[in-house]
Amino acid sequence: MAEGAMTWLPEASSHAMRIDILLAGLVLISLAVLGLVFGLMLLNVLRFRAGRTTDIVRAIAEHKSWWFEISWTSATLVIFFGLFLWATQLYVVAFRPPAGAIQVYVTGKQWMWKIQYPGGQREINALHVPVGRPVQLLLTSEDVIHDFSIPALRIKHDVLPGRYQSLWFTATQTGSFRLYCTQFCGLAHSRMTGTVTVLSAADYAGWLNGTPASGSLAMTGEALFIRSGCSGCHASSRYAPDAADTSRAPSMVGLYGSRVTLADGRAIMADAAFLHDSILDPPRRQAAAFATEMPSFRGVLAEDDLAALVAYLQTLSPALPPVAGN
Ligand code: HEC
Ligand SMILES: [Cu+2]
Repeated sequence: MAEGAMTWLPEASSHAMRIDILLAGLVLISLAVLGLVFGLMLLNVLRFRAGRTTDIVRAIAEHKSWWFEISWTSATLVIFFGLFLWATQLYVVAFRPPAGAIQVYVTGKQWMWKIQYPGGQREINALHVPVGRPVQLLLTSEDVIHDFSIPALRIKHDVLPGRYQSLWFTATQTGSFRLYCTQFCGLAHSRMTGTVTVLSAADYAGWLNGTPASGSLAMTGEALFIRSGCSGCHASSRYAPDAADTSRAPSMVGLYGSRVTLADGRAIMADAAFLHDSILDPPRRQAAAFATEMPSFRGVLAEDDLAALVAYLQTLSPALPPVAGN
């Protein structure tokens, strides 16, 4: 729990306030509709109660107005469609991380959260982030479906095995907050919790330096790229891209951040999730475009290794330097 003035649920991220206003709007409009419907019901129950003459009922039935029907139906439609657009806009913002966000890899596992930082630091059930800087979380699971939630930051997302999900936030106040798994995931689900510590920029730099790491995540990834045989097919030298042989497999240089056209015609953005998912389910480009076929590395590489490979592949797009942890 946050030290000092701890409110029931602090608004500790840049979009917390916007989400709370949306929620308040939804509740107020729902209450207004509820009040209207029940108010009219009550009114009519009193007006047409037994003992009153039925003439009034007939008089009213003759005055049935289509204009009235149409206008209240369209008015509620417009209001609720407006709510939908409002929520959609927040949703879109919540899933589009700004450039330059610090990327943190989060893996759920029965029953813990494993966190990996670009600098190579690792933690279990603890997440350290600097205040005022966008942080992107790349979430995945090693077993069943989990759900990663930090109520104080108003972020939450299902975490699926074998795929990356992305979430981002900018913390706006220092302190510690709780993080939870909010998907019932087995016996010890209730213990799958942890702490998010939001630090000042200086404290965060100190924390990174004071946390042992054996080489950055990208360095680990580069070694794995060679050790797992990826380099046998894929050219990856950033320094001699001209010498790269791309007859066997597409070059990894400049892939991250580019648009990839698949065999079915879809053009998709090669983001971190694409890189990760490609290693488990190699995408199909134009038929027979390459002399080899990529095997799936599902069950071969653990999520820790995949995070390192993704971090490494990102460094091969010189125009989009990955952001180091400090
Ligand atoms: C046997 C050769 C081979 C090996 C080994 C291999 N790949 Fe691939 N990889 C390919 C081919 C071929 C494609 C293109 C598939 C297609 O489009 O049909 C591909 C596609 C990809 C893609 C999608 C990018 C794109 O432009 O389509 C990524 C990312 C990737 N590989 C990463 C890796 C990594 C990381 C490893 C090592 C863990 C690896 N590959 C091992 C041959 C290989
Ligand atoms: Cu869980």
